[in-house]
Parts: sequence; structure tokens; C-alpha cells
Amino acid sequence: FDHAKVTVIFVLGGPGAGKGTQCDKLVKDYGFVHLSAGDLLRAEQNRPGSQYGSMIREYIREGQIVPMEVTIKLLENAMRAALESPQAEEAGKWKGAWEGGRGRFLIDGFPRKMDQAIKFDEDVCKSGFVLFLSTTEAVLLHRLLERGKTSGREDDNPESISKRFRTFEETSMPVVEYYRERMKVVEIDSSPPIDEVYAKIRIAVDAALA
Ligand code: UP5
Ligand code: MG
Repeated sequence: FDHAKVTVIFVLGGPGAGKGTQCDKLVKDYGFVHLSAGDLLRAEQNRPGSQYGSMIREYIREGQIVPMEVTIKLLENAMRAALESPQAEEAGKWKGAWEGGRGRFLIDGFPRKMDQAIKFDEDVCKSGFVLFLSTTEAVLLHRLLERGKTSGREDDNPESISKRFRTFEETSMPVVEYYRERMKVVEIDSSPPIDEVYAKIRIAVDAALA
């Protein structure tokens, strides 16, 4: 993608940190195009005729990272569809995402393994900055078990949750550290109530876009 036309913000954080919740709020106020890697994988898993469906299901239940080729392709396709979709723009679906002719993307839950980070930087697009939502495992566990009562997500059960925590610590935190060394990370404590977290995020995003 042409760097003059695309701005990418990665939103990272442990399972249940509030990535999706905060991205929804940013979409309302700033009109970014929000792409959740996990949501794209779940949609692909359920798409009739997908050759990857059962593989994705297995990885997600085990809290493992799906091979990057699949995830990057899904993200790239979704970005392209958004950029090439004047209808979406007219419909106001992504109001604001086009300011100054730029496509502005929030990419949620990606990259979560070093190979993905490097590949995406090289082949698709460099990220502007990384919003990192941090909190404790106790908070994450509580949120995920609560959500699990109604989410229908196959990975919101105690066994999958502990595997997701392990993968986050061992595989995804190194990605956060990689970007931190490059001064790209804004870390926000996501333990407080949703609106308090969001107020801090807005300050960070306003500063970054200025
Ligand atoms: N909640 C949120 N914020 C709150 C707050 N401040 N106070 C109180 N409650 C708060 O929030 C979770 C719950 O907490 C909700 O009920 C919310 O109301 C409440 P949510 O916004 O959904 O958190 P989020 O960080 O989005 O949690 P999610 O479970 O989506 O995170 P994961 O990172 O685990 O899930 P994701 O969908 O990104 O990935 C799932 C799986 O897909 C991965 O485990 C992996 O197997 C696979 N995957 C890949 O293989 N590759 C990828 O690149 C991406 C995913
Ligand atoms: Mg999410």
C-alpha cells in the first residue's frame, strides 16, 4: 500500500484487554476502518467452502497463532476492499476514514508474533504507532469468563483462556517490546472503567495524528 494513502494503528493487548471495545469507540469518534484479525479469522472459519475453516478453528481453540499467510491475506483483502469501496464512503459507513484522501486503519489483535510483524511491515504497510492496552491476568480472566457466558466464542473457556495467556506472554509480548524499542508504543492501563481508558486513548490518538 502507498504510504501516502494509508495510516495504520495497531491495537495490541492481552486477551480481553478491551481492544475491540475501545476500537468501536474510536470508530464512532474518528471514523477509522476497524479490522480485527480475530474477527476476520472467525469469519473465514465460518465461510462456507473455506479451505482454512477447520485449521483456524483448531488454532483458535488452542490459543495458537494461525500461520501468518492466512491472516495477512485476510487483512490485506479487507484493507483493499475498504480503500476501493466508494459505496462505503458514500454511505458514511467509514465516515472520516478518508480524511485528506488517506485510508486510516485500526488493526486490532495483530501482529501477535514476530514473523507477522516483520512480514506486514515489509510487504503490506508500516504501522504509524501501536496502542498497547495493558492490565493484569486477573482482570483479563474475569472479563473473559463474564463475556464467555454469552459470547459463544469457542475460546472463552478456562482451558483456552490459559493457553491464550501463555501465547500472549511468550509470543506476542516480544512484538510489543520490538515496537517499544522503536519508540512506537503508547501504553495505556486498561484496568479502569471503559470510559476512563478511552479518555486516555483519545489523548494519545490526537497527539499521534496531529
Ligand atoms: N471490557 C472491556 N474493557 C473493559 C473495561 N475497561 N472495564 C470492564 N470491562 C471491560 O473486551 C472483553 C470483555 O471485557 C468484554 O466483555 C468487554 O465488555 C469487557 P474486548 O473489547 O472484547 O477485548 P479484546 O481485547 O478485544 O478481547 P479478545 O478476546 O477479542 O482478545 P483476543 O486477543 O484473545 O482475541 P482475538 O479475537 O484478537 O484473537 C482470537 C484468536 O485468534 C487468537 O487467540 C489466535 O488464536 C487467533 N489469531 C491469530 O491466530 N492471529 C492473529 O493475528 C489474530 C488472532
Ligand atoms: Mg477482540
